[in-house]
Amino acid sequence: MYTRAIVRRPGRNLASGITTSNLGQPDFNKALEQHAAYCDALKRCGVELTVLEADERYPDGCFVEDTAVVNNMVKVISRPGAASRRGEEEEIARVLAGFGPPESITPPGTLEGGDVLRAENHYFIGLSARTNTEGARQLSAILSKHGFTSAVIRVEAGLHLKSDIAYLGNGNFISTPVFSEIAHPANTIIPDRDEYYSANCLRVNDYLLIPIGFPKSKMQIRKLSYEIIELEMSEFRKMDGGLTCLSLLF
Ligand code: CIR
Repeated sequence: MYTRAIVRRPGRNLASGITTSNLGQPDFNKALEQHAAYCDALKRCGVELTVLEADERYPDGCFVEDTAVVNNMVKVISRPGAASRRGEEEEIARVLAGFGPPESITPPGTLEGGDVLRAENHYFIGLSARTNTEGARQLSAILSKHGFTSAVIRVEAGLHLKSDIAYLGNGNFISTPVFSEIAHPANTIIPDRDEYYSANCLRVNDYLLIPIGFPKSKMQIRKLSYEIIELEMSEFRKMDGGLTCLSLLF
């Protein structure tokens, strides 16, 4: 059960962040609205929010998921692989220090939280352009001290591991074909090619947050009887971001 979340509002320079999407420039006011709706949804899920103001030094700063790996037992400050994002983790470290001394990924390790997928007490750690073998090794060692198992897998396509796969709870995953082997196929929803973006969903307590605009995936998810909250993510999608990227939940 999650009781807390940390989020950071998008900055006016959101459009200067890193992106490969070719979907055009995000509209700042729309991004703010979508972010506010996201925060409301988290509150509806029963989570107490820490809302950080935008920090204009970091146009990708609203994607706080990448700056740490957190659960109710352990907080690990990450070391972003993207040079322009290094430093975002400092304020997050200060906030997390209020919940006990955090651990850290140290050089030469790099790791971004978007590459780390939790399924019950097991973690999948993706090796990507942002997360290297040393970062994955350090995280795995820290997690194992706290009783969590982990496995490392290669992210050959997409930005982060979780750009392509989410754990929905109750043994169910949603995944693009690249990672569909992770779980038993019978328990994995595979979105149609034109709905791959919907593989980034976010389970928060009794609710499942899904992006608006992916009706085929929604129909499949519905069959699993989750309580769904749909959110418009268009402006964050333009910057390669999704539902999981916008919060740190613990
Ligand atoms: C980046 O490229 O780092 C940002 N524009 C998007 C980060 C998305 N984060 C995530 O998937 N966890």
